[in-house]
Order: sequence, then C-alpha cells, then structure tokens
Amino acid sequence: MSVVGLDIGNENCIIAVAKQRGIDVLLNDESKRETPAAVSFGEKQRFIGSAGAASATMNPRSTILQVKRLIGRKFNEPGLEKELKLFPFETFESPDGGILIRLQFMGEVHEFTPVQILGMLLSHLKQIAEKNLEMPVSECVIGIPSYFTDLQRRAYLDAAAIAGLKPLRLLHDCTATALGYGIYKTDISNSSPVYTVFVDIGHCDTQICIALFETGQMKIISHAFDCSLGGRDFDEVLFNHFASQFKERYNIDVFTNIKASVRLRASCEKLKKVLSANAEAPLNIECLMDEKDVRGLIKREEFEKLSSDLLERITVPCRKVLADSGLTLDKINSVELVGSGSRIPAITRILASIFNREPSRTINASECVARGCALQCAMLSPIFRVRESDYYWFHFPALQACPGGWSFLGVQDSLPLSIGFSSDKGPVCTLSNGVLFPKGHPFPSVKILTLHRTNMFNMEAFYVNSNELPSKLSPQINTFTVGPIQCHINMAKVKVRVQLNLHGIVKLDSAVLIEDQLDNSVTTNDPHLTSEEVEDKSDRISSVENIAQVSDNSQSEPPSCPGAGVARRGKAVKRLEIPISESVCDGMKRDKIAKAEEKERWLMQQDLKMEQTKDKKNALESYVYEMRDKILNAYRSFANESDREEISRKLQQTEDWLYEDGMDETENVYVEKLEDLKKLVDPIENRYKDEEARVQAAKDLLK
Ligand code: ATP
Ligand code: K
Ligand code: MG
Repeated sequence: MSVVGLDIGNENCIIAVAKQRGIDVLLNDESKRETPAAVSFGEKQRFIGSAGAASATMNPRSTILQVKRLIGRKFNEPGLEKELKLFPFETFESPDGGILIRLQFMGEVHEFTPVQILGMLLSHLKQIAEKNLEMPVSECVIGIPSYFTDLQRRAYLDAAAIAGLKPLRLLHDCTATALGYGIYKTDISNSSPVYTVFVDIGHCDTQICIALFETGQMKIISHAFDCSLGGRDFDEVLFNHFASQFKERYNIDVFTNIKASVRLRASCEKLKKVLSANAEAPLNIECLMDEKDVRGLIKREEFEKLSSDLLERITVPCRKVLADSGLTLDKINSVELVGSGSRIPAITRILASIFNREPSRTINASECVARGCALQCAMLSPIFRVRESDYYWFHFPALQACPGGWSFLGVQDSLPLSIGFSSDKGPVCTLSNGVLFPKGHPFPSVKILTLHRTNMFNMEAFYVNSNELPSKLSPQINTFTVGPIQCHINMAKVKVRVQLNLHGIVKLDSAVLIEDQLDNSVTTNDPHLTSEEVEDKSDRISSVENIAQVSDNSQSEPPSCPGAGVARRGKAVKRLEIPISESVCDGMKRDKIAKAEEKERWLMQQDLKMEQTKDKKNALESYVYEMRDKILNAYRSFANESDREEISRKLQQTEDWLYEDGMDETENVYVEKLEDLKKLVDPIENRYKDEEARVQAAKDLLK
C-alpha cells in the first residue's frame, strides 16, 4: 500500500506519492507529470486523461472537461446556466434537482452524474499510480477548493468511493501548498513566527490563504477566493475578441458552431501562453468554419487592456484575506504565487502592488497541491506513521528544529464559511445568528451542545452568511433528526456532539440523553438547566488521533454524566444514547453508490477489452510486416518456393483484410488470424532457429 496525494484540477491532475526518499510526482502513460482532467466517450470505449483531451476537439459533445465545476451543484443554481453554456456537452436537470450529463456512447444515449465522471477520473489516476508503484493504492488525500460546500465535499467522497479510493482527508488546495512549503522551511522559530500568503490561480478559480508557521506547527489564519476567476476567463477574453473580429473579417459566427468554438477556445489558450513569454502572438487556424482559414494577431498590451476587469478582480480576494487575518502588510514575510493560471505577467504586477512586494515563485507552481496532499496523507496514514520519526526527521530539515515534530501536531486549517445551527426552537447557540463555527474557526473541531429536550427534535446546519458563499448557493447544509427520545422525567438534557471533521464536513457524532434525578434544591442551582450552552473542544482537536481520543474520553465526559444509573453525590444520573439520522445521507445514498461502482467496473472492463483488442490487432499487424521481410531475407533458404509464395500471399491477404473487413473485429478474431499465420510460418522459423543454434554451437567449439 502506498499513500498518495491527488490534485484534481479543472484542467490538469497531478499524483504525488510519499516515498522513503521524499515526495515524488508520478508520470502517466505518456510520461507526463500532468494528466488532463478529461473523460471522453468514444464509439466503443472511454478515453480518460491525455487520450481524453486528445478527443476533445474531435468529439466535443461526448468529452467532459472541467467536471469539478459541476460537482455537488444544483441545475437551477444562479450563475450555473452561464457556465453550462461554455460546455459543448449536453446537461439537464436530474430528478433530485442536480445535474445530469447526456451523451452518446457505444451507439446509445447514456446519462451520467458529475460524481460518476469524477469517479472515472479518480479511477484513472488510481490506475496510473498503481501501475507506477506496482502496488494497490487506496489511501489518499485529495485537494479541494476552500469554497467547496458541505454537499460538494460529500460528493467528492462519493466519487472517491466509486473509484475505490479512501480519502483520509479532503484538504484545501492552499493548505496543501502551505504544508508542502513549510515542511522545508528552516528559518522558523517561536520568537519569530512566519506569515506567508499563498495565491493559487488555476484554470477556473483563484484561492488565497495566509499561513502562520511556528516551531512545530502550521496554522491557516484565513482563506479567501474568487470561485470563478482563473486562466479560463482570460481565454474567454481572447475568444470573444477573435470571434467578433472573425465575424467582421470572414463573415463567420463561431458561436453557432460547436466544433469551431471548441477549436478557437483551444487556440486562444495556446495564444495566451505564448503571450506570457512574448510581446505579441499570432493566431492561425485552418478551415475553422465554412472552409475558411483564419488569421489574427494580438499584442500583450492589448490583451492586458482587454483583461483589465479580470486583473482588477484579483485584488478583491487579496484584500479580503488580509482583512480577515487581522494582519497588517508589514507582518507578512512573503507572498508565494502558484497555479499555472498565474503565469500571465500582468498578474505578478497586480499582486506586487497590493502586497507591496514582488511575489515569489519559489514553489513548483503546478505540483505543490499534490505534493502537500501526499505529505498530509503520509502524516495521517497508519501505514506510514510507523516509520514517521525517521522519515520526517531526515527528509524535512524544518523538523530537526522542533522536537515534537509536525506529525504529532497535524495541520490546523481555518473554516472558510461560517456554519450555524438551528433547531425547532430557533438558533441553538449563544453566538449571533446561530453561528456555531464562525468563519476562521480552526478545524477539525468538536463542540458539545447542551439542549433541553424531552421529545424528538430536528437540528438544521446552514451557512450563516450568504455573502461568503460562492455565487448564490443555497445556505442549507443538512438536517439532523435526533430521536426518538424515551424520556421519563422533565429534568432532562440532551448533549449533542457536533463535529467539523477533517474534510470540513459537519457531522452530529452522538446525542446523549442525560436524566438527572435531582432533588429540587440542587435543580435551581444547576447552571445547565438555565440556558442552552456550547462547550468548545476545538483546542484539543488537531488530527485524526486527537479526535479519536476525544471521542473515547466522551464516554466519561462531561464529568456530570457518568454511566447509566450510576449514583453520585446523592443524585442518580442516567445516560442514554439517542439515535441520529441525516437528511443528506452521505451524499448519494449507499445503493446509488453501489450502482455507480458496478457501472464503473463494467465500463472499465469495456475499456480494457478494447485496449486488449487493439493490442492483438497491433500484434497481428506487426507480425505481418516482420514476416514479410523475413520470408524474403533471413528465412529465404529455409522454405521452398511454393511455401514462400503461399506465405507471402497469406500475409498480403491479411494486410488487406486489416484495412478493410478486419478493421474493427473482436479480440478473438485477431488472435485466430495470427495463429493461422503462425501455423504456416512456424516450421520455417524453427528450421532457421535450429540452424542458428548449430552455427552458434560450432562457433563456441572453435573458441
Ligand atoms: P483549477 O485549480 O481551477 O481546478 P488547474 O489546477 O487544473 O485548475 P492549473 O493547472 O493550475 O489549473 O492552471 C491551468 C491554467 O493555467 C490554464 O488556464 C492554462 O491556460 C494556464 N496556463 C498554463 N501555462 C500558462 C502560461 N505560460 N501563461 C499563462 N497561462 C498559463
Ligand atoms: K492542477
Ligand atoms: Mg489547481
């Protein structure tokens, strides 16, 4: 078993693995470090990753790109329609209000959820990792945008389950970057804490965080983001510019033609990259539309002018992250710029002006998220922890300075969106608006609520501040039903453990009914019965182990409620577990996941069958070419003329067949054809080999 970190980008995915000698990035089948996030459905099989991206322009309506944008979203969500228009594939509303993707595959119409497509992508990455490492992979840490809602996080876990992966943590992209950066830092001490800003500009989004590094620990102070501002938007600026130019100049409207717009978008992305290194860049596309070749040229200056609104927008989350952190600019030690979308030179200029210093590019801009995730996975994985002291000590110099080591402290993240709770009786806690976990609260985290209830009740978790939410998403998170409650007296309270877990998902861990059979005089003095209250356990939570610890302790916690029926200081206290159910049952319901897993297995088999068929066809083809040459040369004297003629004829026949009727046959047919040919050629080949062996033996004798 290995521990891996996965960065699922809107454009590129990266797989990193923690090894004894450090963190490595794995190569895919094309020996590339980045694998395109593309899933394409062909006539007979799927093409995923690099092969998927290669089909994008040929088969745009059945090629899914940027599936991450669709995960856990509702079809009618404000702003989604505009986004869907950018995609050449067909989407519609599913019965539960989500998104379904409809496409042609193997001659039939198929429908898939975004979770299924993400599952396919994850499964592909898992295969790459397993092939590379020559061992099974299941434990992983997956990077996610910090603005992901509870529902999106759950959807990621579902997709991972479909792919047979077990995420130990969903880790915010910027947190992963910060971890991978901090672990190599040697200039950290308690007396001089280091504050670093990380800016990640990807294909579709911009994420920023401020991290605090102190001896032996890393704390994220604040997160900010613009969830729809990335490299893609700059492509769109160029796309619109050239589309309108071509309308005028060539009288073609690419908006009306899917293939043409896919091709123009792809060319604009290339052009944008050229502009990062050159003052001007040309655009040439042959036969774009109506058999017209198009040409264009743009100067960097003009591109920057066209993108000025986008550039200005980058400043918004930058200011926000600073304001939320409560830090002044002079406290910031450095600004690290990552994400390939940030390679546009004007972006560096804008950031330099906001942060009053040139941003550094000391981190590998495309691999940092995956590397940080792999490191976190190694820290969390029981498999890896066994060797942790050696591992961390030798590979990460920063740890040599801190006796406890980071691995014990874990990574403290900061909650990006405030979460509140309400119950049938209104907000359940003392902070304003029912806020239980305010934005910026450290997590993972646990809080224990004490409520006065004698009957079954509902608790609702929600995002408190809709301004913090990306677009205008629904603030609902989940409804938890606590009960039924079998309560015999009215002096009862319910203690509810609320967890904000490692993935940033809200869970009700447990609910316990506590019946205090007190005499009246004690009752009036018991502060628990005068108000509903919140106990914050967050300080004690910083890693999986600690959470487990707290939940173990909770058997004897809080001190006022020992085991059922135990009498203490004259009062009898009864403690009863109350069942809890959720309305959002771990995203997709279990059977839905099981069905999706089954479908994924079937699709994988189908792909495998097609790959094997291709291999057999190739084997037959190369045999034909190889033997045609040999029969005329090396084997010539080992066969009589009529045999040679017969074989040549058969080889020619097979070649012709391969290009006509045999172009698209099943695996077995190719295997049989090859065997038939071999029956003819083998006797000759054997005579040749025997002779070779005799010659060799004679040579050996002479030595
Ligand atoms: P996301 O983080 O949004 O999920 P991602 O992680 O796949 O996406 P990255 O790989 O960080 O995104 O960045 C991809 C973006 O970077 C694309 O828009 C791409 O065009 C852009 N990009 C790559 N190289 C350059 C370059 N040299 N100049 C400008 N932009 C570039
Ligand atoms: K990426
Ligand atoms: Mg990214």
